[in-house]
Amino acid sequence: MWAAGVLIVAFLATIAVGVAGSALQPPSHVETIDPTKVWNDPRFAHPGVTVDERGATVVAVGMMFAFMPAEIRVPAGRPVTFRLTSADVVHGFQIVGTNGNTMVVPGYISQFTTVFREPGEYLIVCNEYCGLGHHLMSAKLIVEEGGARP
Ligand SMILES: [Cu+2]
Repeated sequence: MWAAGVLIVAFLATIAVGVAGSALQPPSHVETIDPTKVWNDPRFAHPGVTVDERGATVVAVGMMFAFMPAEIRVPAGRPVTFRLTSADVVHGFQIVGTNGNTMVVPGYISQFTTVFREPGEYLIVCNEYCGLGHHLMSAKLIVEEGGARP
């Protein structure tokens, strides 16, 4: 029984380390959208990046088999909020080499905020199998040093 107790504590510790050490958090945001009207919805009619004094907001749409926009420029060292939805099936949105990673589910708006400390080019991939062209589904994130200020 002591061994089982130790295992439970160890498993809970891995969750705590993930939350505190790697800034991994479960989604805390529920916002819905009609997936058949994504392009007419004012929240997603103009995908792209807006920058203000607080940081940047990225509005992007996943669809078979691309992200819109395909190239995203954000400033380094400032909070970047991603707002994503899907126009068709479930996709993934993983910014390789960072903690930016979420599912993109039709009918819902996925949102997360992160800070990119290292300027450079990052690959964004779809990590949920979404069809025959899944392996082609990618985009580019460019993190600019002090760039894209308002
Ligand atoms: Cu996909």
